[in-house]
Amino acid sequence: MLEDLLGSQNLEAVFGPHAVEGVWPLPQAFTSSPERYPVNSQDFYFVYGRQSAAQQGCSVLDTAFKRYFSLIFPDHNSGSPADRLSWTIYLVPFCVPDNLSISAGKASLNAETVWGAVRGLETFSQLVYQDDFGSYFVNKTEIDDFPRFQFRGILLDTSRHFLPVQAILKTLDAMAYSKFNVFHWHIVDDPSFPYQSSTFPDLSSKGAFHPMTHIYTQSDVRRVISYARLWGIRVLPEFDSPGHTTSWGKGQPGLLTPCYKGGTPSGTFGPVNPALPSTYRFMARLFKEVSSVFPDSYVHLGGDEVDFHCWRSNPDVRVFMQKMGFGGDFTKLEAFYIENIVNITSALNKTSIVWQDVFDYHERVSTPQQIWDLQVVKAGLRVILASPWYLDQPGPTHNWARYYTVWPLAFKGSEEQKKLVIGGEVCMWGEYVDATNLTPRLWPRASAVAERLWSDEKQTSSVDKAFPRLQDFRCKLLRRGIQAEPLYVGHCKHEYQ
Ligand code: CP6
Repeated sequence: MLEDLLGSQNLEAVFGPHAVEGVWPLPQAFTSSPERYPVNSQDFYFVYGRQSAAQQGCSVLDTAFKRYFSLIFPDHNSGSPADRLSWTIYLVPFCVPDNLSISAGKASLNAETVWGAVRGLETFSQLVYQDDFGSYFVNKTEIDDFPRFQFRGILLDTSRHFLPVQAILKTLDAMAYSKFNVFHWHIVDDPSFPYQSSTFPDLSSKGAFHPMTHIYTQSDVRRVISYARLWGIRVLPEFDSPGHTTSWGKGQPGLLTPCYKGGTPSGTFGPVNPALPSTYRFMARLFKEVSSVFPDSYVHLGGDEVDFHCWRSNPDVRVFMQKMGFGGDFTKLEAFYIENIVNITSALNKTSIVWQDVFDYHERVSTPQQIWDLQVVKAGLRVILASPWYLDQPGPTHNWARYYTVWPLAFKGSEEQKKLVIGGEVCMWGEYVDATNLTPRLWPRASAVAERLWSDEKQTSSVDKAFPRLQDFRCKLLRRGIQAEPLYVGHCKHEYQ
């Protein structure tokens, strides 16, 4: 495949210079023309439309204007060429279809919500370009746009390796460039518990890699959440249990199941102990805190990869199983546990999300995946597709095209069932990833997924057509300071280091 692509030309040759095809992810509907207008940072400004429901003082848009001004004119302070046409951006975020229209002297952006306006600003920023002399231009363009799926997420795993807050914020920037809108924060897991809980401070003081330097304080978490919000990104926290909880045991003795060997405790611990009332009291207090710290209406409860060996070895757990009438079926015990945690979180007015059992689907061809989709939607549950988009494995085997050619709705099901697929997410598991390699491993491959989740599938089914566009977008990421890896042989118009 890549050999064929080498023969294809760059974006400019394929689509003409600076065509709207250069916007990534591709808008749903657009027309553009070769007619271009000069844009000048000296007399370019954003204003709220007079009839706009949002006006100055709307923090999301006020700050978005500032960010996008710098993104559009990265060299604003370094002396731009002489005056040209005046420019005004009218932003009318009230009830009209999301639409971006650029004509001489004026560009207008209409959006139903401030979040739609933020996405529109991203699109506009990608349309402005510099000529060989450094002058800025934008072509006459009309765009009508909306996302195909409402949930477009990226999972970061901050337990296998601690990611400094700066690395998370940088990732949020890059997510906005590709129009992702959910940061799934897989914040704790077996190796470490970096979340500093105000209710249970020992969880991080004993369970983090380092009790001071490798933790997320309450103010760190608030900073991530408020930063994400300004980009229109929700923060979905995951506190995975009953498995993947080794690190919890250090600061919360009695929470995990003691494993037995030959009739006596072996000194090792398994999943959370589902047989003790104290477990549920602890979880209720922890999730009460989590629900107030993380404002999103969703919370992820994990529930994946529970190893039954330890539960089976423990005589107290087995007595509990008999008492509950579960016999020898440990899946019933797990379901009992999860039901309890779901009830705890729904009492806190949160909607819970859990993992499907991953053994069904990871690392296999598409068929089991599709069967999995079907089973879940048949049960009437909403689903978020994740398993085809595990990006922690590096290229070239796991290249962008592999992720681009995932068709989320290609299963036999009714329209109603397809509507239950609310989106998908990229998972950057952390075993082999820390702040040194996070960015190039995520970008631009995650952007391939972003287009699958945002754009019309018919217009974006060709890998060959996407290749020069994604190469071009990768150059835009470099220019914005995101160290995105190369897709293949090639060069950027300007080399950014
Ligand atoms: N950690 C947690 C992981 C994985 C899961 N949960 C995982 C499993 C299989 C693969 C990749 C990641 N590392 N907590 C499964 C959802 Cl291939």
